[in-house]
Amino acid sequence: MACRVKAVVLVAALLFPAMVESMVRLYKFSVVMKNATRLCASKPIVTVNGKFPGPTLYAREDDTVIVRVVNHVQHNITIHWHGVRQLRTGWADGPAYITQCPIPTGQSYIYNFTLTGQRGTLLWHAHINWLRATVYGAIVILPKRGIPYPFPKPDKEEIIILGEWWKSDTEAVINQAMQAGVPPNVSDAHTINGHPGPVPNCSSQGTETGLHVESGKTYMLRLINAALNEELFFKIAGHQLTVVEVDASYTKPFKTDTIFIAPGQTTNALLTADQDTGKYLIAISPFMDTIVAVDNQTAIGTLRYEGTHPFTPTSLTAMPPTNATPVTTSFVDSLRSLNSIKYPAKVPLKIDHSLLLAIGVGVNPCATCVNGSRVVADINNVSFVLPVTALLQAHYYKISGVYTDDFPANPPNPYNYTGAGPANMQTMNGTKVYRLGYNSTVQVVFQGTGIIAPESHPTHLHGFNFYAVGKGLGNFDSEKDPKKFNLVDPVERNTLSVPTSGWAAIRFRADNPGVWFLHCHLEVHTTWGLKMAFLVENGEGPSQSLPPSPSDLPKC
Ligand SMILES: *[C@@H]1O[C@H](CO)[C@@H](O)[C@H](O)[C@H]1NC(C)=O
Ligand SMILES: *[C@@H]1O[C@H](CO)[C@@H](O)[C@H](O)[C@H]1NC(C)=O
Ligand SMILES: *[C@@H]1O[C@H](CO)[C@@H](O)[C@H](O)[C@H]1NC(C)=O
Ligand SMILES: *[C@@H]1O[C@H](CO)[C@@H](O)[C@H](O)[C@H]1NC(C)=O
Ligand SMILES: *[C@@H]1O[C@H](CO)[C@@H](O)[C@H](O)[C@H]1NC(C)=O
Ligand SMILES: *[C@@H]1O[C@H](CO)[C@@H](O)[C@H](O)[C@H]1NC(C)=O
Ligand SMILES: *[C@@H]1O[C@H](CO)[C@@H](O)[C@H](O)[C@H]1NC(C)=O
Ligand SMILES: *[C@@H]1O[C@H](CO)[C@@H](O)[C@H](O)[C@H]1NC(C)=O
Ligand SMILES: *[C@@H]1O[C@H](CO)[C@@H](O)[C@H](O)[C@H]1NC(C)=O
Ligand SMILES: *[C@@H]1O[C@H](CO)[C@@H](O)[C@H](O)[C@H]1NC(C)=O
Ligand SMILES: *[C@@H]1O[C@H](CO)[C@@H](O)[C@H](O)[C@H]1NC(C)=O
Ligand SMILES: [Cu+2]
Repeated sequence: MACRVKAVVLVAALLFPAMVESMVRLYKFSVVMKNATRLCASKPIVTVNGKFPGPTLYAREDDTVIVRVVNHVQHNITIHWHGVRQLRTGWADGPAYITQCPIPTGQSYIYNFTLTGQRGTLLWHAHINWLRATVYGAIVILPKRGIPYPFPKPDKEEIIILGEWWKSDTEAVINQAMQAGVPPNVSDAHTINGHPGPVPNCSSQGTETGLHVESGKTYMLRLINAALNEELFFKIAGHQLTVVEVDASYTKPFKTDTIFIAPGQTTNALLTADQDTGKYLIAISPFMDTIVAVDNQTAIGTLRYEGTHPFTPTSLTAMPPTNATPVTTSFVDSLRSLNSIKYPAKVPLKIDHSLLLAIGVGVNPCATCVNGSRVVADINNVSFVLPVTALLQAHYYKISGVYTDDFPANPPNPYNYTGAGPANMQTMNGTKVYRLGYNSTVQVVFQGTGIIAPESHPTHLHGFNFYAVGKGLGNFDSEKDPKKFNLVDPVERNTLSVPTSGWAAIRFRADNPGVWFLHCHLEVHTTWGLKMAFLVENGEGPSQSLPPSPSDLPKC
């Protein structure tokens, strides 16, 4: 009998290949203003389709996604599909002035890309100025039809997207800070699925995120950190979570009561409703283990079991202290790629390009600023200045004078990075890229610096997943530290936190031609210049080369 069923399925697959083939998913994103009330006050925000958080993009691995983005607001806009590899579709990646000019008011652009070799949760967000504060949403990539998860199938899936909320207009917040040369105001609240949770004496009180569960069932939480500037802790009172995937790559499952998640990162975790019927607090709070100002508000929601009496008090949970470095270390050290036969870790063992990138802040003179100086940020002493023509366009169409390809592979003047730092904290301006041959292998060691204050930098690479092969405190030791690298089952991801006063090493294969942004995913640091780009040359023939730009690519 079992044999016959198998045969029938096989025949069906042969007769109807469409059943197993990929699909084209069409979406329309209208960028529109919308009034939103949070923290007892209303303000107009930029949204996609009037939704906050924006619509979820659902697809399966191998599907082609076509999103027509129409700009109806007074701001220029671009959308980035964060973590999507964009194999030979760099024109659809989205960072403004890196891969495209922005979509002006009244115009549209079609993002057209295929989801190859990835499954799990990612996010999309605006990638110009600070508009991603309200312009973000989830990307759910299901496995190919008929391919199971490498863990027990959950009964239900829930998207939990974390963010930050300012009472003021976020463009005004960053513009004011840039004019004065000082750090921008921190947010006024964190949000879970767009809501901070109940606010005392507020007419909109009670709006909060609720998860409704049935005893005994298992739920997969698709957790996304879409906050601008804050790494976060996530907890659910009384429950353990089993992490199974990060950044759309499967991991070896491990249990934890706290998830540490940086802006731009995603985490899929299984939750089994195995506690007494009742209500349990869901909470997020910030992580900051240095003197930098932070929004210390906790956002809350509720996990409610089916059959709970309405007046049941909610079980609470203590959040880790803001500076709980050991909690972050323990979480990050537990992450391992699944590295199974089906999902192997293909860590490059022979390295063609080895880079040491010192990342941190600096101080430049500024006559019109508050203290006659402005805080900036840099990689290897270069504060990256966005060009007025997109880098990818300049590269592909050989437009000269837009960038130079002399980005330094090492700090130009080595110093004790995690020590007192140089007396001269100035940086230089530059629009520099680092050139990589097609299919070359790259190791990057990110070295955090202590200038003004050491800080954790969640660093994001476009166009690739990388393997996080090592990390440590203090200065990277090129003799001793590589001996301790994990080249067997390191976690594969697109965004990693370089620890405060420490370093982190990644490896990847440059098998995707184009221009790929690398930047801190704390938006404040990106704005200040903590960014650069890799230029990956074409290989041989069309299958290793970037095609020409779509005809509707916006012009600068
Ligand atoms: C938002 O509210 C303001 C003031 O109430 C109103 O003038 C404006 O038309 C509203 N905008 C939208 C997009 O609804
Ligand atoms: C999307 O890209 C594919 C492959 O280049 C192309 O065949 C298709 O016409 C494009 N679709 C749209 C709507 O641009
Ligand atoms: C930033 O905070 C300062 C101090 O609280 C306040 O005066 C200023 O108006 C804020 N800026 C914006 C854009 O909200
Ligand atoms: C400006 O200078 C004052 C006085 O030295 C100092 O307290 C303050 O932190 C400085 N602000 C910035 C942004 O550097
Ligand atoms: C809420 O309102 C009550 C009564 O109007 C007042 O006594 C209380 O102080 C208010 N609480 C807050 C946090 O504003
Ligand atoms: C949050 O930060 C503010 C200002 O920095 C401080 O006054 C307050 O005590 C902090 N609250 C908590 C709960 O840490
Ligand atoms: C670098 O600075 C740190 C912190 O001040 C210090 O402990 C360390 O000894 C310094 N390293 C060197 C090589 O000077
Ligand atoms: C960075 O560049 C500036 C400007 O050229 C220079 O003054 C400074 O010494 C450099 N610092 C380091 C650490 O390379
Ligand atoms: C560096 O670039 C910024 C703009 O990003 C500009 O304001 C500043 O004047 C430039 N500094 C120098 C020394 O060119
Ligand atoms: C890239 O290099 C690896 C290792 O040399 C090789 O196995 C692979 O086939 C190459 N890929 C392409 C597309 O050339
Ligand atoms: C929008 O982008 C264009 C092209 O880069 C630029 O010229 C224009 O100043 C931008 N407009 C706004 C409002 O930023
Ligand atoms: Cu940073």
